Amino acid sequence: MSTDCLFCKIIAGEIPATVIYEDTLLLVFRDINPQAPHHFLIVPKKHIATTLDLTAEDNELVGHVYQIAGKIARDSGFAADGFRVVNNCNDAGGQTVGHIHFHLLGGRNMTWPPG
Ligand code: IU
Repeated sequence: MSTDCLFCKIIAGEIPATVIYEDTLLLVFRDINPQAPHHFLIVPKKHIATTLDLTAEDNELVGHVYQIAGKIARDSGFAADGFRVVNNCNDAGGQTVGHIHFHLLGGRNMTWPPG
């Protein structure tokens, strides 16, 4: 845990969030500023700052993120229509919280290119 990390505090239960899924590796909660009818943040419990900080040790973790993204999309009823998983990295990538996370967005038609 990083003591000044917002998502570490959510994982520790020190800051409230609407949690919809949890296991030993991940916490998934609703984004407070949803960009789609369904907008969840899939957050590894391990404090990893950005995609650039992933190592081979995290390969299983990242695979698990995508497996759980599919499970949540199916369980929430928007898998068949389609959805998007987004990871923003650093400032130009749009990352605002320095703890790796994956946005799971569904329930509307996405556009390309993203903003
Ligand atoms: P980003 O990829 O780092 O920009 O995503 C951070 C997200 O975290 C963003 O969509 C915020 O709305 C969201 N968020 C949140 O869900 N709860 C919070 O307390 C804070 C940010 I601060």
